Amino acid sequence: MKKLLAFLAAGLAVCVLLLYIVHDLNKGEGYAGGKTLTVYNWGDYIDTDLIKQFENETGIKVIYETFDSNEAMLTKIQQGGTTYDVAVPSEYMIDKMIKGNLLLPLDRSQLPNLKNIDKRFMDLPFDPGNKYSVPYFWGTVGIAYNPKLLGGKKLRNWNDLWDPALKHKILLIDGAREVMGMGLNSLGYSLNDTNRIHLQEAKQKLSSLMPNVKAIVGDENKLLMQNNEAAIAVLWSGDAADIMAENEDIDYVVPSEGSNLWFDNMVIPKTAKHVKAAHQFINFMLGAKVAAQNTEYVAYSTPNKAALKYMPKDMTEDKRFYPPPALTDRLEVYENLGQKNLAYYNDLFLEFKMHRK
Ligand code: SPD
Repeated sequence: MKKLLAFLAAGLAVCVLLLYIVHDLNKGEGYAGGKTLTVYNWGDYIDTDLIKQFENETGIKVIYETFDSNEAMLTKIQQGGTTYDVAVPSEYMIDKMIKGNLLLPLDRSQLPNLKNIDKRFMDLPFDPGNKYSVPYFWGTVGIAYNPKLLGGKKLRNWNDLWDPALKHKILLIDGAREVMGMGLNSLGYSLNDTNRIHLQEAKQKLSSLMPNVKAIVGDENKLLMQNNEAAIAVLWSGDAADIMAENEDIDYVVPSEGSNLWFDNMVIPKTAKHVKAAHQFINFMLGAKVAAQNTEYVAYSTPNKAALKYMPKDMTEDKRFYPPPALTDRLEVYENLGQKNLAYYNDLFLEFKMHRK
């Protein structure tokens, strides 16, 4: 009987041990073979070789998913089906996520490479003291255009886009804030305006641009412009830089009426399961050489000052993509306008898109 009891106790101990190991592996913080990290980023926004490098260096398997708007990212994080360990929202969304208690404070002691970031991109109003977020890429919204396809015409202002000679020539970014912002700026209003009359005016003005709009697209804008299938695109600066690296006829301008200055930062959602690995990944991406390689690949503007010396001068000295503070100071950063106003922007943008013939 004693032998049977000892046998049962030993069996129970083995089961408990196995359960513990399985639980630890599921947590992702067990031995190297079982660690995972789920990263949620914009499409076309990382050099995937760097993901492999991170996996090789740390033994952590990265599950990588992409989104195409801040709003889509937020919905997915709130739904909670997949738990993300690192995400890359833009500034107004970070403000919203902090206020919604959706982010985890970062542990600076695990982010020594944060010293590489230019002070100009730290401590910004959407996250004072960078308690929850660290800079990834930044840029502007503007117009990429190919003068050769426009009979030599130069574009300088938002209002130039309403020229009837540009029928069916323009690609628009598929983003409510960007398109509504363009309408507002073209009328002399702020792109953070919440006055309903001004917003309706902006939508009316945008509707009158429709004959000139060829398509409202996401990352496809790059191929269409590179291959001369479209002459003009309203887009994020980094996409313009990428297009221009492939097609040297194209130029990029930040319109004179004003435009958007934006910042995409890395954050750890509160629901993250692999917090230590998330810090490891963020710190890896902040490394000077890693950031330089990532920037050369993605073509957006890096806030990583230490990375600049590893990058070609024709990239870092191009004022269109590394504009000095004198230019960026006259641009506006999107503010978190609150749920009701953001929903109103989205509704107007949807109405605008629906009336597309
Ligand atoms: N293809 C990568 C796109 C990333 C753009 N982020 C810009 C957000 C501006 N609010």
